[in-house]
Amino acid sequence: KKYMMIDGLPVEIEDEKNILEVIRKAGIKLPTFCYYSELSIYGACRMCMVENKWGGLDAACSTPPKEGMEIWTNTGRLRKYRKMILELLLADHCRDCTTCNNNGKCKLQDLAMRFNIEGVRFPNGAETPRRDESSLCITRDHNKCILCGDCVRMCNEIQQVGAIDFAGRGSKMTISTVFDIPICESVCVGCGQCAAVCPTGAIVIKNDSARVWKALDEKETRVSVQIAPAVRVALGKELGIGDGENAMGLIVAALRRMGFNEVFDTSTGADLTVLEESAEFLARLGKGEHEMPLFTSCCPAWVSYAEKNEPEVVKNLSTCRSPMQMFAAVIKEHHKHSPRKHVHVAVMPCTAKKAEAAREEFRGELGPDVDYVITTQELIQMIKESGIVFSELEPEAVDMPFGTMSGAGVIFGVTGGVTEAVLRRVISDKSAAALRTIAFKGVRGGEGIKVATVKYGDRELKIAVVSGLGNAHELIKRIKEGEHYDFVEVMACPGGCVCGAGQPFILREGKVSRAKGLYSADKMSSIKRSEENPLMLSLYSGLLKGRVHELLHVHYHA
Ligand code: HC1
Ligand code: SF4
Repeated sequence: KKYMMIDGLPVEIEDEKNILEVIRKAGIKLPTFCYYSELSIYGACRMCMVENKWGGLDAACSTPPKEGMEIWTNTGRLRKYRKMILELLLADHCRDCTTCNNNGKCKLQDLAMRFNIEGVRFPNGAETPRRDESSLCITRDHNKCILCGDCVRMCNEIQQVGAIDFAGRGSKMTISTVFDIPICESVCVGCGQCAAVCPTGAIVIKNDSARVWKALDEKETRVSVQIAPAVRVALGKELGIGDGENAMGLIVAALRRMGFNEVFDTSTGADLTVLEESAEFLARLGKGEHEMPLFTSCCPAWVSYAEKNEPEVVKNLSTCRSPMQMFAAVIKEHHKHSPRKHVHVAVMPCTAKKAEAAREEFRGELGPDVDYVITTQELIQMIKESGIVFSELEPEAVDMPFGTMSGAGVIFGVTGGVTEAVLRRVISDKSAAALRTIAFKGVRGGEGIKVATVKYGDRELKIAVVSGLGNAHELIKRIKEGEHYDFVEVMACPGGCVCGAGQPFILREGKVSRAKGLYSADKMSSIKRSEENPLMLSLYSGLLKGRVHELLHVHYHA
């Protein structure tokens, strides 16, 4: 065993890559702006400096631990140093904290409180606001940027989109798109992962809650809402329940109290997607190998990525609309002849869903099928604004006539879930043992690229499940080099929708508990397969008769 000394106490070194991780393991919350274990080490913020036994200062994030090392994390010199960094950052920062979209979630605000910053000795150099509001998903505000580079590394290393980068030098340095064009004109796909890691309000998710409140205030308007699978397991500690705990019944109750007239579960829409996507998959398979793979298309950031960066795969994208869009088309159609104005809202874990809802393809005669998308974080804020004590609500069920869904629809929210749901449909063995076999075929788990082989009749289906756009890029490269796949599921956010940028931000352990929450919701569901959902039969023989293509499909073009 190896040990190092931290603040005079021995701490074992295991497989930590840097002393920051050893220090945090020892229970010391060393401050950082630019450290995420998933991203490369940048070492720019200098907040994690520690003092060594010779009086020198080392950045803990970029110093590997060594046997016998002695460091101090909280000396007078370090406190002074950290305060100075914070004051310098605040000097250049627009300080409209109380009205900032990131108020209460900002690391700079948090550390200014923690280090008792009572004033800033330097003049405020923040220029007049320089905001880019062009995206439907995120807003960028240069005056709140502390140049930690977290967004750049997320966009370039994990997502490999490359929409933003450092530009300029010295005091003129900023984070910019290429030629500083508005972000909506760049290759940005709206995944929001940059906002998820931004420690301040420099990149925030667009907030549409005011529009939803307005619709709720119009008493004559019918306001319906659908809740995405991943939302139910992410309300967590912000609302007084455990992260990963399935809060669907409480969300339904809260939405009713807020004034929504009809509350539905996007998992019902996911059942429609499973039926349509399975049929499309089998039809393509029948046409021969050159038609494969079929790429899923329910993740809008992935669709946008394919359109912008991988145009040759667009013809392989499923023509199925996402569950959100399928379900919205059905709900809008159901009320079409009612004289009452109808607004449909979707609560999603995702920022890109805001842009998906606004796509021309998803506008009916009466406007967009989904009028507004709010993220889980916006929902949390609206619940808090309403004064509802969430944890004290009595759980309620969703509304009829669209109130049934299968477990297959619920697991859509975790990477591998779409694939598992489609396999449950296409595999002819409908026994409980077959369900378990599918689950253990390698489609579950948090790895970025999972490959599985499944027997189908006398042939083997080769399947890939990908999450994180960088991994999608990698898999497409492998396909171009000759690897064959029949079915490829892609979700833009690492881990799938449970880790969407619209969810409260969590680190690795939290992701596992959210995935577990959805798998246990599936276990508790008495309907396991989409085709067993009784609503499907009545929809296909009723509202959808002769209109499946019009209401449930779309053709994406590169
Ligand atoms: Fe998702 Fe989907 S699973 S895309 O991750 O196919 O956002 O949760 O709603 O539409 O069902 C997101 C989640 C969501 C769709 C479904
Ligand atoms: Fe990059 Fe996604 Fe942020 Fe766009 S939203 S800049 S693609 S990380």
